[in-house]
Amino acid sequence: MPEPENAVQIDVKKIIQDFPVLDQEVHPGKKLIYLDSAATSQKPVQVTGAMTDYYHRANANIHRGIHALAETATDMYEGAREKVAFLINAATPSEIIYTRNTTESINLVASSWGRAGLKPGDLVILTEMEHHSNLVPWQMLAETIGIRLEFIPVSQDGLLDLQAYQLLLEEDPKLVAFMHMSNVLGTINPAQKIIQLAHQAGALTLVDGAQAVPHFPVDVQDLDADFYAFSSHKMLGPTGIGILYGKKHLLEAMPPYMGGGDMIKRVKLRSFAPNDLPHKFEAGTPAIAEAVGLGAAVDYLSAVGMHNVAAYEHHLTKYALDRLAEVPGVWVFGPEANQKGGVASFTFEGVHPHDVSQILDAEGIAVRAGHHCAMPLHEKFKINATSRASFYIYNTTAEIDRLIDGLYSVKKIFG
Ligand code: 7TS
Repeated sequence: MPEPENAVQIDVKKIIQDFPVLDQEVHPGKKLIYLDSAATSQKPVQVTGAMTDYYHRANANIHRGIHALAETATDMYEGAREKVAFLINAATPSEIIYTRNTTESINLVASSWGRAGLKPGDLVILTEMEHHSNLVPWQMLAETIGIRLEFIPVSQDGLLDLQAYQLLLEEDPKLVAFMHMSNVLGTINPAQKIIQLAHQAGALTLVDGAQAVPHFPVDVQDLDADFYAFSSHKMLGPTGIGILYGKKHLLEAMPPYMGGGDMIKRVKLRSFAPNDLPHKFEAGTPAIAEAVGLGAAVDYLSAVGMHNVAAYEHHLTKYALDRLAEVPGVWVFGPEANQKGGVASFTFEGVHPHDVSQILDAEGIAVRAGHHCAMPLHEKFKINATSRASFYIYNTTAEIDRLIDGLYSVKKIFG
């Protein structure tokens, strides 16, 4: 028997009403069931409304004109930064750098900190479960300056091998860069422990929190993370804006990433003086309306409460894993519900994941199929692709039941 939805402290029915996109048929008679929030989340009217309101009431370029509208726009842009800082408990809003997305946040660290601080032969430790966005920037540094990369192995049940990690730490790493939660396995990695061990070995840490900040409470000071990256679009906010958190003394010592307007204090024909944090890393006109939308998304999540978000998603995930286990031929990757967030990636014996997704799509159910930008992880498990259902606060156990019905249709079609 499913646990009643109201056993958890969130009002799902009310939440669903905030997401107009969910109220549609994607095929005749087939209501949308959106199970692809790990790719991007849907946006509530509070977020789209805040962005529209910004354009209707306050649109101006920030930090420039001394006129009323420019000041309103600047206050809204900077106000959102304060909200983000509060959400992840940064010590000061100046530790919050706006980027385009998680990918750009990681590239910023690799390009700025990496190029300035790493020498040929220096070791960066990654993991076998990383998204391409936390692999390729470091591979590019390996190609250009000859850094060395090593990888914490992933076990068959989708967990990091921490004993192998301890051995790697004996090789004097300069950085340990790892994902907080896997977008494929759902594994929630023991970030605090990984960071503590890295620090003991004298290495800095970068956490890819793209799948973490949207789904459970994250406290960067408690974690003691040196850098922490995430995207607005996976946490109910708009596309086009992401965050890099960095400890102030580290960001202050780093050279700028891109040059141009706003990131300078003074410019001469042959030289410039960089601006203070956080503006040093925000060259050019930024995504202002998107920052406002992100601020509204943070307000929305805070009103629900991140502990409630996590508890509700845990309830959905546990239900989904139990029900998926009933379907013959379905194999779910990753650890058990207690060690994972709201992601279920699976294969279906004898059926290609793209066919699974297509049949589910015909039923109105949106799941993703492919390598989910984690090709090395799929290679490790000796598969090309998986189907992935991922959950957020607007999903219900009734929708998971529809997913399971859809999988029985797949079974019928493919015998
Ligand atoms: N890191 C993780 C763990 C991710 O899941 C993603 C996106 C990224 C980084 C990159 O984020 P971006 O905002 O810079 O693109 N993951 C997915 C996914 O699983 N399906 O589509 C995008």
